[in-house]
Amino acid sequence: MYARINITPHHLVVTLMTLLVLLATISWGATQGADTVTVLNAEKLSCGSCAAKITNALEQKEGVVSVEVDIAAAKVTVWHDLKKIAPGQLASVVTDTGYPSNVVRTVAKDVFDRETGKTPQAQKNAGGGCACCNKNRK
Ligand SMILES: [Cu+2]
Repeated sequence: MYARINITPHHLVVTLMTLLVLLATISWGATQGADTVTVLNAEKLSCGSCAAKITNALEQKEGVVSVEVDIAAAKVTVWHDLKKIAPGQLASVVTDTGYPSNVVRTVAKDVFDRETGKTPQAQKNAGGGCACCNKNRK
């Protein structure tokens, strides 16, 4: 006689699949919750440490999903939820951090992503610092 044990393996597979789908959803969802992309300029932004300060300040705000800083261009790109935080508020956060900032443009996230092929990456702190951010450092 064979004992039919088809419940446990089946359930194991289903559980594993569910976990995999969940994990995929979480990683794919890095910019989920953002419906808008706002590009800001930031005066005096000149090194990775400046970039880290700006990123940290923005990411503390509700509605900010992801931040990318282009040091060479002195531009800050913010993926955010427009219902929770407006472009002007983002510029104020950057200005208050010590880098006078204005909104360059605001577009829907899918438009921006299609246009640029960009996906946000975590800003890495390059370490060190320039005269500007060392002076501003508290
Ligand atoms: Cu700096």
